[in-house]
Amino acid sequence: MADASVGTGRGAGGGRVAVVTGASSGIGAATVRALAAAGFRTVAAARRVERCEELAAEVGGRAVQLDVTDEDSVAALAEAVPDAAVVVHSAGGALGTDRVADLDPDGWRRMYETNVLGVARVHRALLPAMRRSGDGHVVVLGSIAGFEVYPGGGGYTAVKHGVHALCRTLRLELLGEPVRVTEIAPGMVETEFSLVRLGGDAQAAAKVYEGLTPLSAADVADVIAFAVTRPPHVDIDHLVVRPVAQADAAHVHRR
Ligand code: 8X3
Repeated sequence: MADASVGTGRGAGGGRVAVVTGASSGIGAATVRALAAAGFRTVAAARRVERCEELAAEVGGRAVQLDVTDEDSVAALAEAVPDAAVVVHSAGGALGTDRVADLDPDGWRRMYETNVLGVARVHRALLPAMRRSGDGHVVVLGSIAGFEVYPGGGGYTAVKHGVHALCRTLRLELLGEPVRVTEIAPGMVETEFSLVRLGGDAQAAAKVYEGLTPLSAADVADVIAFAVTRPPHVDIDHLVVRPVAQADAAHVHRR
């Protein structure tokens, strides 16, 4: 579990309300734990609400069912959390490793729906609450795929480039308002990410991380906790974090 008190001072969250999407597993779940440890009141949101409920019981926060591709579900989240100050957009992920010539439009469309439109929809719904808080903070889980490309990554990198563009746009559109925008761009993180991307093939997913030490979800959550516990005038704008063994998306060192 991430110890978000390191370098931030326990209680740095000051009881502000932090909503985390995609909180049922991986980076989202680790972020809920890290932010709770840092003194935020957390709201764990995801489709698999039972997992969020378990997590909420563990950290003393709340759970809300959320499908970021569904307008009604997002509207219900906004109604349930009128005091959201921090919103961490962790829902997303990759589907497939098709080359462009083998395009599966359905998978690409689903990635765009979740990663890009999902962030935009949740942002639109929760922005009034963040404004009201007087110190709002949007944190988006991007990826190194938001500025790098590799063969077989076309669908995912196009979508994460879209997420990067969305974050830059928000930075401009919110200029002059008390709402920070932080894009966290991790490299290899061992979560359900590769299992989902590779259609549930556990052996292939394990191979992705073979011979190197990837980041853990807690490593990324630590960085998020750092970003949201800076003083209100400090915006950690775009933060890239990778394992030491990964120089870029296509260059990794395996033992
Ligand atoms: C995923 C980054 O390095 O696993 O967002 O392709 S990487």
